[in-house]
Amino acid sequence: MVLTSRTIIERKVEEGRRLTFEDGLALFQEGDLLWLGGLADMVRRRKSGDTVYFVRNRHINHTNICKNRCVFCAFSRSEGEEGAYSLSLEEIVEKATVSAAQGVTEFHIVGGEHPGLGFDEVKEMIARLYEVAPHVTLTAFTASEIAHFAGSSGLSVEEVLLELKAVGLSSLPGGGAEIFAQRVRDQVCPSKISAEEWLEVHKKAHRCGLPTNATMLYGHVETVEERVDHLVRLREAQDETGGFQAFIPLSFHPANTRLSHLLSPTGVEDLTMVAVSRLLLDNFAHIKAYWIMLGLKLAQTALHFGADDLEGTVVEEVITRMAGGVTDGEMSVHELVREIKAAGLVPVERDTFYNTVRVYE
Ligand code: V47
Repeated sequence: MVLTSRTIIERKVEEGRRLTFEDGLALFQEGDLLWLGGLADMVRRRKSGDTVYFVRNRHINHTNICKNRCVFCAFSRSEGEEGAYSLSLEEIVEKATVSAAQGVTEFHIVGGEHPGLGFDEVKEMIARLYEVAPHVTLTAFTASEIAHFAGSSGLSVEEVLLELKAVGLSSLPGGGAEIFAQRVRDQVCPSKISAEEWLEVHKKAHRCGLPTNATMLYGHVETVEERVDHLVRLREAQDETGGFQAFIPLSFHPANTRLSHLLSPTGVEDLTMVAVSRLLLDNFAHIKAYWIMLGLKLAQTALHFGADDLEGTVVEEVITRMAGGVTDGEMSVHELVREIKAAGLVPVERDTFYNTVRVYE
């Protein structure tokens, strides 16, 4: 009997065997969303059962001043440009204090690569946040920002990571990965660190005892081959260190960017991306459906296409809003719980490290 690529993939997934690069391409090309979703859902169930996670968190985007000015980004500004901002330490602490009092367990802090922001100021920010809210986990700075701090301070990446860890940093978010293929980076983020550097910062963070996440910004100028290449490279890095906690596919928002002539990914493309991520990233425990970028209804649907995490309450988010994002910045726990239950799954509030805080039976 001659087996079709579909049957071969089904068998591999059922038996828990690793999919190849070519299998990844076939998943994108198959064009049968429910078949794909069914396979990804099988893997999600195997890994997480009925559990869907969320975290009570607050995002803080401390500055939009950035030397990179990536083509896909509506958030960044140059110093002195209209709309440029940099929150003072007092403003950051004020936001954090309010959210800590409301019960958040994680601050997620990312910003632009501000040429005038010294590493001492960055360290002071983390130290002050740790001082005012020691029980709130600090997830901060993309690999790109970490490399920028190393460049501006003259310290090595390891020294930057260890100094930040010493004053309270607990983990790194997954932003700034974009698409690893250099062809795409040359077009959309020519000033940003390379894929190799991004991966190196994450592997170094893992070796310093800092878990991290990983992302992929899809739906602009990349090909399907380049998406699969990105996922396979992440899988290889995870084989080496095991330090990635979650993968978050980020759906491109073109408004107010220099790619505003492009259309954003459709719902089918978004669900396909979630499902293929779940199937290829066999060594990642969690796939997040980031409701800020998918919209809450599609994020809920994605829970049946491989995702097991809705990210969190977020509170305030600027990067997607500037690029035409339509969701409100804040989601209540009540609403997240309702969406997960309505999907027939069990909401579990987690901390940054996926320890259970509360199960909502
Ligand atoms: O680094 C920028 C991307 C990222 C656009 O680690 C855009 O748990 C879409 O990384 N359209 C920030 N995406 C968000 C991020 C993230 C979010 C939630 C959870 C986690 C996590 C990480 O958003 C940026 C960049 O890659 N981005 N501009 C845009 N126009």
